[in-house]
Amino acid sequence: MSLNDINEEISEAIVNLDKEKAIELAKKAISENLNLVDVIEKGFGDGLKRIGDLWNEGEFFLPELMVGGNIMQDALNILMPHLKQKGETFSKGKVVIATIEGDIHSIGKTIVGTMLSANGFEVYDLGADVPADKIINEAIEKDADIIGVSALLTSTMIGQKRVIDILKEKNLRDKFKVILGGASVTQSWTNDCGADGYAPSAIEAINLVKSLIK
Ligand code: B12
Repeated sequence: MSLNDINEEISEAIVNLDKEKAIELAKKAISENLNLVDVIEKGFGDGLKRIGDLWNEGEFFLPELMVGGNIMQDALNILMPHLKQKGETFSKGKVVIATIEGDIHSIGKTIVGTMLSANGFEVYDLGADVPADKIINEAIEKDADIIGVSALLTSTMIGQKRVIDILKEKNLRDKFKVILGGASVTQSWTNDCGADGYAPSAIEAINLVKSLIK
């Protein structure tokens, strides 16, 4: 089965909230040695975006959003270990990543963290709904190079700016590179915050981190 075909089928299974089919396709992608990053982003990611659109249009409600998110998470649990196996053993740099306070969307942040770790970075994933202070304290404690902050709600994006503001207050702004992400985040918001970069996908997040760390 080609990558495009499987991605289309996965996206369709997600929109149909067909967990069995989605899991079956995830396993198939592994056994056929397909590009799993592509499968995660263009198959599962696309399906979730479509669920979000249907929710916007009033076709789907919160339970559907939740089921879609859960299917994605179950599929990731199967796919992620196979990504990690390809990882390198030395650390290219330390990254502390979290979803900001008030926001429980964790899927995209987890993908970015796992992909970075599969690419040789030492990643500390603090989870979701994490206060700005806590993110900074962890970054100090772990002596991180990069702080990654995810936000999916327009109402929580302000927390991303707060991370930068606190760093400035503490005279620590130069110590860390701060990168932002999440469905609602744009380059222009990143500039407004004074962050060091933004990436709309996990692949681009890896390139961004590589370019900031070298
Ligand atoms: C699944 C989902 C949920 C699940 C989350 C499950 C979980 N554990 O994460 C549940 C059901 C819990 C949920 C709840 C809610 N949700 Co919701 N949810 C979604 C949905 C459908 C998909 C999100 C997702 O996982 N996408 C797949 C991942 C792979 O994509 P991603 O997160 O964008 O991440 C990629 C990039 O952005 C980037 N990236 C992400 N993070 C980072 C970080 C860094 C540092 C970098 C560099 C890159 C990066 O790389 C990732 C990989 O490619 C979106 C729709 C959408 N279009 O996004 C709505 C959406 C985000 N939700 C929305 C809303 C409104 C809510 C609720 C408020 C609903 C409610 N009334 O209760 C609650 C929020 C509760 C809270 N306090 O947080 C809205 C937000 C609108 C807005 N602009 O504010 C959206 C956009 C739906 C819509 N179209 O309206 N949701």
